[in-house]
Amino acid sequence: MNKYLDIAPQVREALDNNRPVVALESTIISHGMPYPQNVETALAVEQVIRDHGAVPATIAILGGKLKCGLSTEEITYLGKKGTEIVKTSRRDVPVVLSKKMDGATTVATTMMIANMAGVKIFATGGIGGVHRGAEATMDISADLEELASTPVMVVCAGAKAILDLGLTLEYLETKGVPVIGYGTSKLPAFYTRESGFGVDYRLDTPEEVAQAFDAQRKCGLHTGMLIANPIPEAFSMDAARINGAIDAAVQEASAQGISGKDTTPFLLAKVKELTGGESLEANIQLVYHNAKVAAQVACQLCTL
Ligand code: PSU
Ligand code: MN
Repeated sequence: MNKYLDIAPQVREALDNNRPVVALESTIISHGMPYPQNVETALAVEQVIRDHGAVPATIAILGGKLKCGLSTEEITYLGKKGTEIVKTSRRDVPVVLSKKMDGATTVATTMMIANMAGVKIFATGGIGGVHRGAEATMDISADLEELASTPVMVVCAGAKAILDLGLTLEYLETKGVPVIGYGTSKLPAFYTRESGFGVDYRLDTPEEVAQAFDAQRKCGLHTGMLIANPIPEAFSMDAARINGAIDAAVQEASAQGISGKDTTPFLLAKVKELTGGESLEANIQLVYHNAKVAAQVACQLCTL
């Protein structure tokens, strides 16, 4: 047993009894949304998962432990501390653990810890990817490498156009990561249901998604799988409005010389500032929708 791993009792019990579990990340709490909406959303998203028959396991690093399953108090603590908590991707893990620090886990680190604990499905908002201008900056999220090497399914709403979506898809293809449209043949672009890019396959039911993932695992492939679930129609944003804000945010980041791990949080905050509350509400609603689909798939997976 990994001495750093701490699995919450309710998560351990579900895993031991082949009951469905859905992992959730914590960078979305600390760096992805402002307080108090971050805490309200994180708690509500856990409830959505319970309402659909699965056990939620929010993942973070607390006091140098890899935690799989957090209490309400722990989620509130992460939300209140916000960006004071270290955004922890794979390369940050060793020092965060050795110094017994707290860490908010990105998609990459959440997948890694979920896999250590035996959790197969993870729901979030958007993944990191190949940034615009990566030809010069080489800014490619560690999320993509994790999808290439860790057998966990990630249910997301696609990726924000802060990224180069075409290059992100090429990278995932090179790494052998299936990109599945849930009820769509288009790649969703987070705030909007379509991006202009297609996905590899369209699957329409939780059962079909569970079967594809089960086949991937049982034939010995160790890659992850990306399920791109479009934002519900009622909350999708006007493409011109959101893309205008995103373009302005990307320009501002470049003008201010923002780089490295600060890039994504800077862009997320700037887009939010430029679009006001509308983008935050869209963000919250798409996370609920992804949690629901992930819980439904997790239930199906337990029957295979
Ligand atoms: N994209 C979003 N919302 C987010 C993130 C990305 O739309 O909250 C967060 C996730 O935790 C993701 C991380 O794993 O940012 C990617 O950061 P980077 O690009 O530095 O790898
Ligand atoms: Mn980066």
